[in-house]
Amino acid sequence: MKPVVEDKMVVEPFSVGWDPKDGVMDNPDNHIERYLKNLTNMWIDKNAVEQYLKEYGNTLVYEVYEKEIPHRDGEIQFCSSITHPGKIGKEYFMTKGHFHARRDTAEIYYCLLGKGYMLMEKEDGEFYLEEMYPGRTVYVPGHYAHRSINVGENALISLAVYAGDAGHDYGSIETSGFKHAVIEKDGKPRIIENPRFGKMLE
Ligand code: PAN
Ligand code: ZN
Repeated sequence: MKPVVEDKMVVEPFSVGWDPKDGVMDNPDNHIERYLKNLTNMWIDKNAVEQYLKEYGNTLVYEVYEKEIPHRDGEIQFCSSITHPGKIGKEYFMTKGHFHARRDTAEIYYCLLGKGYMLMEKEDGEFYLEEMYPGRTVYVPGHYAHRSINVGENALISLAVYAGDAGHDYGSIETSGFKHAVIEKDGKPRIIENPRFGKMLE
């Protein structure tokens, strides 16, 4: 664990190299890697998770590169978000997804490579699915949990930009999940109701 950045930390102007072909950032402060073994509860088909692990081993599902910016109002957080291609059963590789801890903070995702969707869902179940492909920007308003879903053959790579003090709240998504899921049906992505909604940990 990195030490929490002192809130009074002064940020000097800086720039950072970031390869739009693979999303890799030069000298990131954090490189977060999420492997399947730590994401076993977020899929619809639990048997498919076991099956996948047996067949392919512990696989990198997504990763994030970021610079450490103080978590305070007025700053802007940014990162490259890379979701790898793959499927657990019929369900595409995706990020855990979260609400922002400060619920009213928005985010934009500027997609550079790949093909996918941003699933955005409010606590009352109202949801939107926006396409992600190179050159497309998704605006995620406050109060929407959001998750990137890769429906393509290659990595889905975006630059995500959000409020300095947004924070991440993963709790309710980990326990309840999203009400909706994107799965492959007849070779195409299709949205369905999540049959495990409300009981992801059971
Ligand atoms: C993104 C996400 C990133 C990884 O930077 O954090 O895509 O997804 P999870 O955070 O759901 O694991 C973002 O939305 N930040 O707020
Ligand atoms: Zn976010």
